Amino acid sequence: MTVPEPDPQPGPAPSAPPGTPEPPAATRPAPVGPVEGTRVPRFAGESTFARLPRVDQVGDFDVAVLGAPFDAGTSFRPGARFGPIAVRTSSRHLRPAYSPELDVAPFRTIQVVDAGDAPVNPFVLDDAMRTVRDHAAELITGGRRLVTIGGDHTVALPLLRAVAREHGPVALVHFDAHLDTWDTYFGAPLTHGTVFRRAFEEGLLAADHSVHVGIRGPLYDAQDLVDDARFGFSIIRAADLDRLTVEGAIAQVRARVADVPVYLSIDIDVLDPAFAPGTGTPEIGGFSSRELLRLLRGLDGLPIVAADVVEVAPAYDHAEITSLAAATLVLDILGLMARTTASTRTA
Ligand SMILES: [Mn+2]
Repeated sequence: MTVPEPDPQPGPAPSAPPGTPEPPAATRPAPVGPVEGTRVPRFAGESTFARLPRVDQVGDFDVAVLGAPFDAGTSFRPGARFGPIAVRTSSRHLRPAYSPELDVAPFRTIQVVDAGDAPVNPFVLDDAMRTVRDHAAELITGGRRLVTIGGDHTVALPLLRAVAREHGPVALVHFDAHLDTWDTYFGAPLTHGTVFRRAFEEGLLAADHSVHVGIRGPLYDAQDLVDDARFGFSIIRAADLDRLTVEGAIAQVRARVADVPVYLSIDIDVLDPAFAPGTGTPEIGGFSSRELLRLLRGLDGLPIVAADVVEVAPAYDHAEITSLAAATLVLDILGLMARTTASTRTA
């Protein structure tokens, strides 16, 4: 196979690399892609994710990227409200034209837009949750898909509310150091550590199709694991990867999900702090970024209807290690969506 140029030359779009799926519909215009890195240097130009067009600059879209700059649900280090800005900044570095690993040119295959940030109330949690849910609900109508950049993990609950209303209960594929299925913390039912118990209680998750991947670290109580199993989760602990191998873990996740619509939630603290220091509740013994990318790419073909990458807290980051990891994960999620979008758009 010929190796494509990292950045395409300006002018008419070159023919798609081998293996690129057909565009979603012959009648739809060619996607408006990112600013060309060969024409405008990557450190200049638009401040959108991967320098993609804004949602108001195109007629229609397949996938939207949304920022959810909220961190009032954080239990330890605050600061994830600055995650969307940092991840967008680091996304400038990515060459978005073609992914050899996924054999896809996402932004020539589907129309991806940056929908900006949901203007969340930083003081009133219920109001912030409504804002995130309503923004997500509007963006995902008609089978359109959504990738949200957090924000702390609390934002996953309103996102799941919007997604379940559109698709019914979903299979949650949850990469995280922590279960996030506590009941309450200091009496508060809605925090970044309790969201998936609330999601279970609200019937947003398909029974026995959800899985946590990357769990590790000590707990307040062994009962946490008993409760979690009752909510229908299975667990692949971080240390299990040594025994299972990445391929074995992928096979378990795929078997767990079956053919149920997937909500993919990636807490950046699933990575070892060596690979993601800029986060609110770091735990040692996590995945390397190479392992996480392989695990993520192993989800190819699954019906991922929406995703989030959360808990990037730039104040604790160094040299954009964490935000570059998050930006790369978002780009790969968009690549996965590009490979399956043609079969799922309904309008
Ligand atoms: Mn989390």
